Amino acid sequence: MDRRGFNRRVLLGGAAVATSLSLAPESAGAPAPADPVRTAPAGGEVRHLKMYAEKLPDGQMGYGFEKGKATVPGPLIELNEGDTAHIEFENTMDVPVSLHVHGLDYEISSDGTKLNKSDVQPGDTRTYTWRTHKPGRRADGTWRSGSAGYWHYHDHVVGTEHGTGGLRKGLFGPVIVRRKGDILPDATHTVVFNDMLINNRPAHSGPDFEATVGDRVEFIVITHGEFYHTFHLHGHRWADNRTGLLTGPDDPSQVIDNKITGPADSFGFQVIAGEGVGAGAWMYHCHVQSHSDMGMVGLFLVKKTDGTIPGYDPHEHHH
Ligand SMILES: [Cu+2]
Repeated sequence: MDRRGFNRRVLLGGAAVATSLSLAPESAGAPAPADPVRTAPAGGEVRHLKMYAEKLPDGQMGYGFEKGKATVPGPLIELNEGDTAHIEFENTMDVPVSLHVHGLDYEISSDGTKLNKSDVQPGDTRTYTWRTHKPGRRADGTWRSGSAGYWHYHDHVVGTEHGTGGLRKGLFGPVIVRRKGDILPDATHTVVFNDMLINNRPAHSGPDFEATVGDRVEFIVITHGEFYHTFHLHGHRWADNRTGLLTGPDDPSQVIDNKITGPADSFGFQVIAGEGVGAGAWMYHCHVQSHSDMGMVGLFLVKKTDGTIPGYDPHEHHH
């Protein structure tokens, strides 16, 4: 597990983290199938998070867990089904802003819209409460889905009452809700197709993500803005279902390496870096041809255990 993943899980995972870490000592890049997988614990914890909305020096806007450290996209919020998150949200900007989440359970007071006065004025703080639940049978016998999934949060206020200006400037981020027993990755990377940019970076400049052959790498892909895109990853495939993983030989989920995605869609999956194909600078990109030509491209840099990447010279690339 990389350092960043470790810190993030300590921050959000509480005591359950120590347990799962002790089951999975650092594997030094050994092939993943030989490693014991770590799995998500049962939920039911109450988490208290602090979040800030900030203006960034380059004119963008971001969410962050610490003052002065906002990022685009915002930080990953990771929960387990049954968890509740109380998010103390502070607006350090000079315009009203909000925090609106997809997929989770929230009362109207945590909707994050102007319509019901759940936005936050400049300098003010508001606590948003998100709840999650396990799947189960309703009293009428029908099945109710659980909250587990690859979701996201965003502003719903800046610019227009739909948050169009805030979304454009970077006020969005990933949420992952896991079910007990879900396989945990070594690292998670967020890709946001926002209009014609990826993670609001300049065209043709990534982001690039690094891994070592055998790492279990998770991607969460979110789309915002005006366009439909197709997310394609070279050399790797995933299952088109909740986890992106097959549960066994009879799982009917389609295995894909390309997925159409439109505004406010989100999905995620895990791959074993370089599985069956080895190290390399594997491209990921929008497969709408004009979009890739305009720079919606990044690299999944899968290193050999000695740190090298065959055929790849970082200085030859504009990113
Ligand atoms: Cu596209």
